[in-house]
Amino acid sequence: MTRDDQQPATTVRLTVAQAVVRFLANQWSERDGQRQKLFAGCFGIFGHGNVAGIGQALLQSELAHSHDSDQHLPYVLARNEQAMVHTAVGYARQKDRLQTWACTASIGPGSTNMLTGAALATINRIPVLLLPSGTFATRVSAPVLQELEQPHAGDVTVNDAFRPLSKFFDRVSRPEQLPSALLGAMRVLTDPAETGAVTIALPQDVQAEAFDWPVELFAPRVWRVARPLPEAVDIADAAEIIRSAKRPLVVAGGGVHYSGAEDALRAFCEATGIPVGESQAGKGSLPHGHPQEMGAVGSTGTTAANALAAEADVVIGIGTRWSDFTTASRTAFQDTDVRFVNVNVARFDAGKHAGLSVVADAREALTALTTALEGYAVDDAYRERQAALWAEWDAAVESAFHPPADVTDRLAEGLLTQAQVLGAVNELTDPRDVVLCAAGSMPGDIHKLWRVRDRKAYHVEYGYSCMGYEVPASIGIRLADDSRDVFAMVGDGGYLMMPTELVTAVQERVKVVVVLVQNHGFHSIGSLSESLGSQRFGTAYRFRDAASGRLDGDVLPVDLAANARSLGAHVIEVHSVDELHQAIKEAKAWPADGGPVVIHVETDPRVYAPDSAAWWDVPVSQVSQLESTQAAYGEYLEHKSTQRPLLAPPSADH
Ligand SMILES: Cc1ncc(C[n+]2csc(CCOP(=O)(O)OP(=O)(O)O)c2C)c(N)n1
Ligand SMILES: [Mg+2]
Repeated sequence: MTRDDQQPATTVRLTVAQAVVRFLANQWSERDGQRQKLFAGCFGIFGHGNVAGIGQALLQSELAHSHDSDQHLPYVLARNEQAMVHTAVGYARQKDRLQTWACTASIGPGSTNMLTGAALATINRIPVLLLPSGTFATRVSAPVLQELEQPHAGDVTVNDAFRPLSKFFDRVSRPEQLPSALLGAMRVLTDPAETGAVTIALPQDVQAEAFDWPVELFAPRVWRVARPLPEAVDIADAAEIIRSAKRPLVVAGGGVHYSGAEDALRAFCEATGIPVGESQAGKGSLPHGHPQEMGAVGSTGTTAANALAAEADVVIGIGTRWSDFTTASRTAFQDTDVRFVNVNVARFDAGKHAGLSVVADAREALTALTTALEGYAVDDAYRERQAALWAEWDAAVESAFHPPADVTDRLAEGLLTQAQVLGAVNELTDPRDVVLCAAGSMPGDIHKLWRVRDRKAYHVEYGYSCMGYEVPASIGIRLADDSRDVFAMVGDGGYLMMPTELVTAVQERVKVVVVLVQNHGFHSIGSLSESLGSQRFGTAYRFRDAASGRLDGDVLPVDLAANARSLGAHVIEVHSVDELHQAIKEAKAWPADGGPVVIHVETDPRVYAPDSAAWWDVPVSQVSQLESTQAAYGEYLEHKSTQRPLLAPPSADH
């Protein structure tokens, strides 16, 4: 084919990898008239498969465009591929899912290390673009280093493991396939109902292959993030159900935050007097101190929210996926006639618990509902009950944050209670600072106790509750918003899973504050194990005792403070509440480009946060030789009998 040299070029010759990078640099998202780059950059770890493909393309981009932010896709070197996906998730969540990162990994283990991150992103409905590298599409050099080589299926690679974890998956085996893969990926990343991990697998030979691309592939593209409007009939039905309610309760989920619906929720609650319980992702939907704010609901809920949940006749879920923690494994709602109204941008979630589905953006639906409910409000007795329940719970939090002498006197020298640590961080940080956590005993305690004072100040990853998320995600949050300090609360177990990204924070001079809570093992799973009759088996970090042959010897001579120091972090070790207060102030004053700070504190795991007696369904062995297990099974059956199917249809005249 010949080209008339007088005509502008209609194609541009680039490798597939160069085309990917140029395309990504030109994608934008837009909502409410605000436009931003969809990709802040690309995290990566190079090896064969991407070093000469995507790696070469990123180098070319850095050399050509590093001073032109509109054209540049900055590269950040991570330390662990799972971690870099966590960093991207932390970033995207802090940005209300309007911006994210791409992640490139080498063939084989580099790519499969991203699988856990992919699952976490999909479960939490957070957009991330994963670019695992693949073995030769041509297979001429097969089997290559790190190739799976299944005898029964020549086209299967380890990257097929991304399929069930991704909301969109494509493998580009020929350059011609790239445009549709890229456009499909962008569509899903920017669709609030569909979003999650998006994977484009790129075989190593294809990445390096040159092709004549139509220039319009690289034209700047704006992806409008939708705010679907509710159907009028759904709002009318929802309003009719809510009007019939005497004891309604809102359960706010992450969708409230992602939609920016906090003000609309507040207006709805103030007009109607309906109280709010919050899931982990929805915590902070109303600020602490608002009269309708009842805090956490479900297995890790407050006594206030859970008391109201137990009595509620209508439950209005807003942007929640109704996980078992939110429903206390379907025991939270005990009214036999309870009905659900579910506002959700995803039809899948809106239909849960046989609820009346209002498929819509949370902000838009709440605004429409407030109008449709004009003149309706709960009665004074119900408002008074909310206030009394909250006052009781708030007093319990206060005494957990500042335990009385009879509790502190029992603590060994140098140890604090976990709630004391949480209280100090909560009280000494700025209202806009972000608290971050993911796994262990702290997410539950933080859910219950934390006083959230800003809509973006609470970040507990509890869809996948992945140990190791904390340190890398803190970097993502700080990169997303450096006007806030980020306090990552991490247990010793979680820290040991993934301290690696402290090095990345050092490299990029990212200020994050990691509060490392040392209790020598799995306090969470230890107490869960005990409650299920399994006697804390195998949950403490202890020497194997020579006499017993069991892991019940002395605590291990492990120095995690020294470990963090060795990775380049500024480490502060504290042994008292006063020292902890000083450490938090020092961390607050630490320079914005000073890299990571780690506060190391030891706690006594035997002092628990205030209980709300809510249940979580974890099956107990039906037969056992152990009395502890037999007793736990008896208790399990009692709880099980309070579990409800939540299947009643949502008719208004019920
Ligand atoms: C990657 C991963 N593996 C295992 C688990 C199961 N799990 C949940 S909490 C926990 C222990 C966490 O220990 P630590 O971080 O020290 O917190 P603590 O329970 O002591 O508060 C484990 C093993 C998990 N959530 N994530
Ligand atoms: Mg621990």
